[in-house]
Amino acid sequence: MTIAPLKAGIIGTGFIGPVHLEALRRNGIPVAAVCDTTDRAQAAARQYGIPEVFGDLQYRKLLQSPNVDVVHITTPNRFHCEMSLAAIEAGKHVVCEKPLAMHAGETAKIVKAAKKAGTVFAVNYNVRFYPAVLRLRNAVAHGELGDIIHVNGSYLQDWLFKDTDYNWRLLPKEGGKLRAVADIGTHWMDTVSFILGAKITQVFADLSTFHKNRKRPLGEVQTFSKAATGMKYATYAVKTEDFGFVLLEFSNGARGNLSVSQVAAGRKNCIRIEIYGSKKSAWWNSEEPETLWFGNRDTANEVAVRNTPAFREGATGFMDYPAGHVEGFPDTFKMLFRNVYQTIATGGKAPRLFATPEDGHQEVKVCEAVEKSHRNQAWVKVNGDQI
Ligand code: SOE
Repeated sequence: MTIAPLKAGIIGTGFIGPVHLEALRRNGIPVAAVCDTTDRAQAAARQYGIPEVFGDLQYRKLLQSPNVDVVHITTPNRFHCEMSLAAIEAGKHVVCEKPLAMHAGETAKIVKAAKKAGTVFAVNYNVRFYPAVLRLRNAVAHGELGDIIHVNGSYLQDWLFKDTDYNWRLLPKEGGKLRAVADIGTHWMDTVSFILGAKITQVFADLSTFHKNRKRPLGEVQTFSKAATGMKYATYAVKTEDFGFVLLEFSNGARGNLSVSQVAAGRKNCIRIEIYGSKKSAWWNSEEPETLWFGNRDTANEVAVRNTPAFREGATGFMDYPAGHVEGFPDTFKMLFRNVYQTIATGGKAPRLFATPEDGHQEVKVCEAVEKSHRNQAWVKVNGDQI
């Protein structure tokens, strides 16, 4: 199936914009335009050979370009809503980074506008596209694990471990009220909901800020980058959580517990999912993406290796390299975009596995329930009711 006539435009050239660009090109999708502040947009255009450049964050001009069919929004969270609505209005298809927007009021507007427009809108929950996750989803759907009893897991990183580590995500006005839960916790929650085919219905959360005060470099620092040596710092009070724990209940009756942390030394980017069923268990983590474990009570545990017969169902069509040739983080973007662009190219006939605006809205509602639960130290239903 050819998706090549479709062209992309990218708004935002920080850590994740170039990840989008590379994944698009690996699918044979040209990147026709880029937008950011003038210096950054020009630098990206030079580095990656992008023909159309829009500086001064003039993204509305990019939206008018006849050369752009699909707009990728890879900016800080505070821009997601206004840019998504404008892109929908301009008739473009959209891939927006997660979390979908700053609060549920904004995400509800995006859901409504996307529905009305009828164009394709994807939220970039890329973890869904690890072959192990797709295989796991298939195992659950076909009852291989039996009834799901409980789910356990974590998403741990260390790039904000030191009080001098800095990024826009630390500021509520740029990233939203929650940080670790919104940035990485929602990846875990979206992925587990996707695997189970069940929504999170209520939560009990405990959040903590280890660095009550941090030092902000007097200059911008990109995600996963360090401030330059000799840089001067200003101290500021931190209003978002460094780590947290969430108890969960799912719509299928399963219970879960999730730990998130951005101050876990040595854990670079580790998402771990363990699913315990009435027949068998399964567990996987992104630091060893090629293997999925199945656990049995009375017989030997099994190790399933990517792109062998053990991965046959669910992941077929989402693996390009043979077994032993590791596919990881960048490949999940490649597969997600392939799914989005095939959906556009076929007028919706391709199986739609990417997160929709409704899924993005759900994750933001879960974040709001988490924040309220932490504040009140009580179970909170995802629709907002305290229990
Ligand atoms: C930073 O925490 C970050 O880049 C997230 O924003 C991504 O979603 C995650 O995949 C890796 O870490």
